[in-house]
Amino acid sequence: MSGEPATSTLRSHAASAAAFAAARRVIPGGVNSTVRAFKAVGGTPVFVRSAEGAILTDVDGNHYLDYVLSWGPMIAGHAHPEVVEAIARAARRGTSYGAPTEAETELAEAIAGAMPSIEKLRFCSSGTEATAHAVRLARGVTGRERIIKFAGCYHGCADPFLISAGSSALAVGVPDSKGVTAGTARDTIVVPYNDAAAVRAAFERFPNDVACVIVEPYVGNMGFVRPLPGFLSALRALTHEFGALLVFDEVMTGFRIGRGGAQAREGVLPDITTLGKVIGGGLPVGAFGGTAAIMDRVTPDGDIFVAGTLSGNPIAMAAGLATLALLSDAAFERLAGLGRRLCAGLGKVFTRHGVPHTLDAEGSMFGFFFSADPVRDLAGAKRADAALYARFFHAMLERGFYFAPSPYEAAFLSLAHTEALVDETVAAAGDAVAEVCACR
Ligand code: HOZ
Repeated sequence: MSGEPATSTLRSHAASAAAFAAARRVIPGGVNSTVRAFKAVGGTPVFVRSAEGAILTDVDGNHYLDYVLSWGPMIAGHAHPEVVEAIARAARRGTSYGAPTEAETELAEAIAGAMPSIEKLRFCSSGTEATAHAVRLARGVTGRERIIKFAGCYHGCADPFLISAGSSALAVGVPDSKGVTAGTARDTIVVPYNDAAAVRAAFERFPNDVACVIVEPYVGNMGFVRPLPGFLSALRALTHEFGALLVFDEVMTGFRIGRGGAQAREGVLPDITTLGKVIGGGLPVGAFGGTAAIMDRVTPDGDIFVAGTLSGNPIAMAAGLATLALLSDAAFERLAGLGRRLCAGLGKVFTRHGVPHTLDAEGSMFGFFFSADPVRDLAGAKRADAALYARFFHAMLERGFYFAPSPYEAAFLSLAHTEALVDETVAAAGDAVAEVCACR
């Protein structure tokens, strides 16, 4: 580890501010993915110089204990020696061929061996690509056009997913972004997460039109929200009843909340699973998989076209294989223990300071809301105190702890996190909450 989180509240961010100003001149908003711009919490994004283990170092030389972990992929910690060595070995053999390699088969076998519903899978370069391909596959297999998604679930930035519930939520959605067509919105039905009755109502309204229901089985994109008991099995039953496919977006949860992802944890098997993040060990990767019968519909054997110049890239495959090799049962148990310890500690801190909160973890994925009520859906997440989150975020940042710069994102732990670092986080959170509450 390159350094410990500092407790000084006198950090300089001058170099980050200069880097941000320079970036803004050539990159829209100064960032290459929207959430990085700190719009949800205010202030200047931290520009990273390097990372090792659980610690990020910014261009001003500040160290932060990292709970973002590149939004999930870095489960081994940053620059894990075995992952770096695997990347270096692969790179020395060439960085891309645009032709098949044995490493792709090896990683596909490792994934299919772990995820109960996957017999075959296809690699691509991002989670966004994986979900876009999965929806095309579902449409091609069923010959139907509409999809059902859940408000607050995020499946990357392809057009079909950038849709909010319309005023008549069960009729059609409305584009969340300029550039998404009304036709695309018409085909996406948006219902509340954890609301199986709303899904049934949507199916009853469009009984022969729905190609698939796509869901984050545990949500990481409206903060961390778990499925209510019976919700995922209700989705399985409804999709069977109405002849639609069930797609689990396990880009975040795959090899994160356990080796078999949410489907193994919940015992509910989707028809198609999307993956990314951990399976690429921090390199750009995505994958979608399912039964052989469904996946054999993909070209070249089938009639549903999928392609990509960098799909199955040899360096990404090497990083993914090296990362999965580190994820023993003991590793998952240790990560889950850290998640429980952190949530218990933060819960005590928030309670001690009279801050209404709800927090939860599954394995090494966790989150908290400043809300007195349990959060089960997007409406609940939006009722939480986002302004308080922003103040807490900055108070923690100044103490050397990097949480997501948005209240609507899950947080993550890595194998480089330790009980001592978790305890430091809890102690710092006590100071941060005291500071934030004193200013209220
Ligand atoms: N909610 C995103 C993770 N799936 C955050 C990462 C990003 O958009 O850059």
